[in-house]
Amino acid sequence: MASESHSHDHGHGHDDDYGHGHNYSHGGGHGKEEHQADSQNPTFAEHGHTHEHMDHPGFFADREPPQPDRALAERSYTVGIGGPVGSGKTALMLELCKLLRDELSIGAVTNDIFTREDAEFLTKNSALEEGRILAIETGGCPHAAIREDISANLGACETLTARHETDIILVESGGDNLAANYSRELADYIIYVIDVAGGDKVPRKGGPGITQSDLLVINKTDLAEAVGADLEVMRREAKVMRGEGDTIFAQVKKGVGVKEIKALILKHYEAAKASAAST
Ligand SMILES: Nc1nc2c(ncn2[C@@H]2O[C@H](COP(=O)(O)OP(=O)(O)OP(=O)(O)O)[C@@H](O)[C@H]2O)c(=O)[nH]1
Ligand SMILES: [Mg+2]
Repeated sequence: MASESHSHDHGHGHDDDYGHGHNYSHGGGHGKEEHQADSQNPTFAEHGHTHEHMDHPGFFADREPPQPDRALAERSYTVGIGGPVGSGKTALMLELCKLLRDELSIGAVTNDIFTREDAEFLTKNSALEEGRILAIETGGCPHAAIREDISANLGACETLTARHETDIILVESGGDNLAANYSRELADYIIYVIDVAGGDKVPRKGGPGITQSDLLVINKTDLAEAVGADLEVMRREAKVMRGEGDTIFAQVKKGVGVKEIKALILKHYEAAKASAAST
């Protein structure tokens, strides 16, 4: 894929690194600029990062695969939930916590730019016991914290793993644009949530979240009629964009489609656990 990149200095810092220093380098393997960041390195504080220029919306088959045989002892199986502002990411976090918490040890990490609102929402709604929910204030472009400089999120996940012997950690990204997607160094399973209220054009607009997430969730189908979104168009164009990739239509707030999302997470979690155990 031809891609040029330039760097933007977004000058923002992470206050929360949960006491974990990380040496992190993410080349991406797709012709992107290399980054080196650690807590001593100015790039960590300043978050100089690239905005990639892509010449097509991306292909599901070309996505970075999950890290093979990743050891899960230090950091539990990590599910990244991303998508535009307001699409229903926190609502999905809440429903998944409710469905998973009785059978597995679950942790949750939220990323907001300037607040801890999503973590507070999860706590207030008793998604999990309080210590299992950690908030990161990213202070700038949300995608930086899930792709270019993932140190704070890795630290939060390791803290939850150590404190609660978690099996699965759900990480919510701050709401971002269609070009934002998780680094594979952070997310073993990537869910991208869009909603029908943005119009039925959204899947065909593409972008790495839509084409290269492991699961695309098209949420708020209860609003389709009100906004004139044609779900058949969305289904067809999601299929064109994603090929064999999974897509689920949902009404997260009403619990519709969430069991299917849970089943896919567990399927991939079990496979990762089996391959980690066999090494
Ligand atoms: N009608 C409808 N509303 C929903 C559904 N799911 C979530 N919502 C509502 O959509 C709004 C945004 O949901 P959130 O879960 O906060 O969205 P988010 O993606 O976490 O938002 P940010 O973190 O701010 O980017 C809330 O008012 C939810 O109650 C749904 O299936 N149908
Ligand atoms: Mg949210």
